[in-house]
Amino acid sequence: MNVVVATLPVAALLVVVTGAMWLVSGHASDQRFVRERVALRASSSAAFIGSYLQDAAERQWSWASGRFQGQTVPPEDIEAAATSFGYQTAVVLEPDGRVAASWPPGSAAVGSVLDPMPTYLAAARRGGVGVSDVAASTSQGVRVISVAVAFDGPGGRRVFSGGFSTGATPLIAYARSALPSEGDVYLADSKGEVITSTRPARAGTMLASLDPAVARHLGRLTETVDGGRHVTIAASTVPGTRWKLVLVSPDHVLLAKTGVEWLSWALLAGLAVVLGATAELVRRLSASRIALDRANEQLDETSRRDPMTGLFNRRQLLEDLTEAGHRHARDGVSFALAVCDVDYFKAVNDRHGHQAGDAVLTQVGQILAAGARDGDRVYRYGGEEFVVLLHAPGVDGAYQAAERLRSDVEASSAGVTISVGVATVTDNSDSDWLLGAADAALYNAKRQGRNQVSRFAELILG
Ligand code: GH3
Ligand code: MG
Repeated sequence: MNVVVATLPVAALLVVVTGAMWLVSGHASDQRFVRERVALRASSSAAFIGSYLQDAAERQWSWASGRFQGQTVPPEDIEAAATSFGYQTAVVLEPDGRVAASWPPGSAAVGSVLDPMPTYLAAARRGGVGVSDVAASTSQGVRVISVAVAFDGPGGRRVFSGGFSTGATPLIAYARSALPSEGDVYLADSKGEVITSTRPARAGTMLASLDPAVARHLGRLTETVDGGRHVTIAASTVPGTRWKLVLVSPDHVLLAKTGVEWLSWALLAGLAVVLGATAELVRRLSASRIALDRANEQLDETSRRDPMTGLFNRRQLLEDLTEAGHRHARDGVSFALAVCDVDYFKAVNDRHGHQAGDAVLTQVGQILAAGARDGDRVYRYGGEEFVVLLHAPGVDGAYQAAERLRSDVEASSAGVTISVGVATVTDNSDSDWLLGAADAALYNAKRQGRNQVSRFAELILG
């Protein structure tokens, strides 16, 4: 029972610690998972934007391939294209790089060569798709990005480029879909200028000036502290461009989404409470069990004692006699009985009353108990009769002990004397025989005048 009581709280503690470790490691892997998910969202949204630009390039190619096939490109043709695509600016280049047409009128002189040739146009002239960084449109004062494609004209490879306002593109919608809720999304060009953002006011500014932490961590998945909050930053290059899509996501939002961890903690706390309550219940049961055991022991002890004198009683004597008999038979250890009876005790009661008689009996009991050797036991056999069980008394030892006890009583203030009958165990004596023999010796002591010790052995021998 005690083992269970001691083990349960330890088991409860173990469960809590293991559970907490499991949760913490689970929490850590949750965080890893969340970070990787942010990175995945960044790259998939970047791919989405890339394919949007690719679509735009294909639509331009198909328009240009069909409509810009004349020797020259008339101003109304490029205006029609610009209107159809919703461009702020548009330009068609001849195979040798000269401007074939431009929109709005006069934005680039027809027949001139752009110097320097913008990188994205140069890329298109080599046969690919060119996507520009952000630039101010010459006429309308808005920020534009341009997509340029090569197509086959009558005299060779021409280039058609259209520039559209960053504010008028669905790019920000794609970018916003990268994050489920709170957090910031930036689409920045190769120079770090924000093309579009979930914070509209930040479009047109430089990432580095807005958020140095973000700018520093561009290009890799990282975690940092932004304004006192842990954030996960993930950056991904938009395919076919040198643009970057950057997600800045506060960890608390992402982690709170699971919600599972609180449930786990709650379950763990519940389990700990149940285990603790069980431990307490078992402890109480055990405590009451211990109290019961103690009460039983006390009851048992009481049943072996005489309440008036506190000495062992007849029941204990009979048990001890059996035990001593066994030991004698087994190891040859001798023992003897001295039966003591108060002389003329009836007269004490008659003269001083029953209560005074009780006090005398109690005093005689104390004298006998004090005078008995260690290992010897004193019993109240009944009435005014006491028995001393003497262990290994040796030759004449029992008689001498009995005589000493007798003289102790005589010399005391009890005002009474005792007569004692002594009998020592023999090889074929049982406890009944021994009691009978001591009683016979006692009777002899009484008959011979009281206040004396008589031995059963002498009785027989005469
Ligand atoms: P003897 O010397 O022959 O032993 O004479 P006695 O008076 O002691 O013997 P007897 O057997 O005639 O009387 C014993 C008395 O002891 C009778 C009984 O009332 C009294 N007695 C027995 N038990 C108790 C007890 O517990 N308390 C008191 N006060 N008296 C007791
Ligand atoms: Mg008596």
